[in-house]
Amino acid sequence: MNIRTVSTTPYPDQRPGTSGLRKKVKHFQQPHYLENFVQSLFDCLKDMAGKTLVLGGDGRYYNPEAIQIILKIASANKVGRVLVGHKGLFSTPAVSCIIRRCKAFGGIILSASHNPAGPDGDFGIKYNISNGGPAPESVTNAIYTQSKQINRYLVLEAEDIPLDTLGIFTLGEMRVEVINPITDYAELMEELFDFDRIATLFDTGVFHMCFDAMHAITGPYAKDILEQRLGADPNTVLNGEPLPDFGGGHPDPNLAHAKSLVTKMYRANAPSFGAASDGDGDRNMILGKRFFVTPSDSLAILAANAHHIPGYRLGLAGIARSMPTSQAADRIAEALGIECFETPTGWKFFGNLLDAGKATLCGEESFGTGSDHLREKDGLWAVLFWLNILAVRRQSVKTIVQEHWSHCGRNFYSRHDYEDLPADLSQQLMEDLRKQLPKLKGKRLGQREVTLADDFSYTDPIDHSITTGQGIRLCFKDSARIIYRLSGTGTQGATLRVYLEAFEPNPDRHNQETQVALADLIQIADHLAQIQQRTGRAQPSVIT
Ligand code: G16
Repeated sequence: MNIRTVSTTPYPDQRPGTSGLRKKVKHFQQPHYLENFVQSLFDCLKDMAGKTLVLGGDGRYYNPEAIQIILKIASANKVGRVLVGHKGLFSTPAVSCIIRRCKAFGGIILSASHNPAGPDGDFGIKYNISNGGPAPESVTNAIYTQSKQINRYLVLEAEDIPLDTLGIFTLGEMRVEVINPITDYAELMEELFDFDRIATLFDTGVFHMCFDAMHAITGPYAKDILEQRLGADPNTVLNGEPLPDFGGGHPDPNLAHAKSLVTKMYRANAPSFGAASDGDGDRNMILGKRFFVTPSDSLAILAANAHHIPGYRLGLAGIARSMPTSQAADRIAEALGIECFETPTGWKFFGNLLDAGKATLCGEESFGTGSDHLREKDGLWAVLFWLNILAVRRQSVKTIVQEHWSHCGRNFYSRHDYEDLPADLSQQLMEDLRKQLPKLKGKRLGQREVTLADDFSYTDPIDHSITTGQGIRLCFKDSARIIYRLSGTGTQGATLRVYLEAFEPNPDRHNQETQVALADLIQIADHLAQIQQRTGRAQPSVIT
């Protein structure tokens, strides 16, 4: 078979964001666009000859075509073996799992996570390294640099691989194994959690759950694990069939986008437990009967209850959270006598802490939770963790959360997103905030005194790399915080995120409505950044 060298010219916009390169599908379909990025990746990985790669995606539109292109470029670049998910499907956590189990060199994941899909939707590609985690900035920066000077790519001229057939194929010198994407992941879950005990909970007949797969990747995983292995009702998984356009939905598991699940969970006869996952299966949302658990609280509660779970019974080395995630995790870490690390937004920043054995659990406000079992956040893992806790404690989700607050206090928390803003307007807003920082320390804003005002920068405790400009934060004497950040995952305009947090130690005040408890901070945040005035928006686009 013939290896062709194709001349190309660089695209200037292939800098990976918070989690890989994400663009509109049509952008990816431009001549040589995907090819340039993939060849730039292989150029940076230099020593790929004979090595194993894992490849798959969340099933979104353009997934099958992209896989065939990548396989042919991989073969031309002398990759030894590629493990591809059946039908090209793989959840993000399952890729991380397979990379680690098969000691692969790395993996390529095709996903734009929770962003909508379809011909007019989004597509994305990211590279994971041999620890199973997202490539660190040193690697993504190198790919970007290479993409700006690329002048050719290599591709094998060959027939497509039949991705809907399990088995072993060859593509030039390269071996392609089309494998079941669920088996290894499900086995890992069985090692971590007490499946017998969870099955007993379902056997009681009084415990019911529903899981919304949002027509994205977790449907087949959830059916296999929840319905087949654990014996949950056959109709537990909603929207379980992955569709190229995710059924026209926005597979972001939050109160705004997982509407049908939320409606179900707030009915009078709601199930005991509800959960959802996103496009590529790494995010999770946890609900009890008429009760929402914030991702920040969920992280803290998993940590507080980890001793109930077989895989974590020996204790936690530490907890890590992204900077905008609430400080509920810090409080439980203190109570447990373990360290809590604060990293920039992006799962890649947890990798070194996990590899060094400094952190066991990690979490982010953006509906991501995970542990050292993988190097990605893991939606179904979080659901199983909660199920295992419920199976042991036999209390409702609400009771477990409220008891946690009564011991540790409650960190009221909300994120306000202003989507699709003009890029220059949002940059200017951030720049003007930055200019105010030196004057803010010690100042009273409303009833609260500012003790820290900075633009967050992070020195990795393991490799000492420094990452700057990670969000403007105002910390108040009473532990409240306001954080402003621009999203690194959008594909249209800019998204301003405002994160609001207030600590309430008094249990009598724990049942306030979140937006009411945060009302003064919301006002301060708007006043300081002049959000309404500058953007002309009376309300955020999404409140989570
Ligand atoms: C990605 C990252 C997360 C991050 C989230 C939001 O998640 O992996 O670490 O918290 O984006 O990032 P931003 O605020 O920059 O939009 P996912 O699930 O989209 O891959």
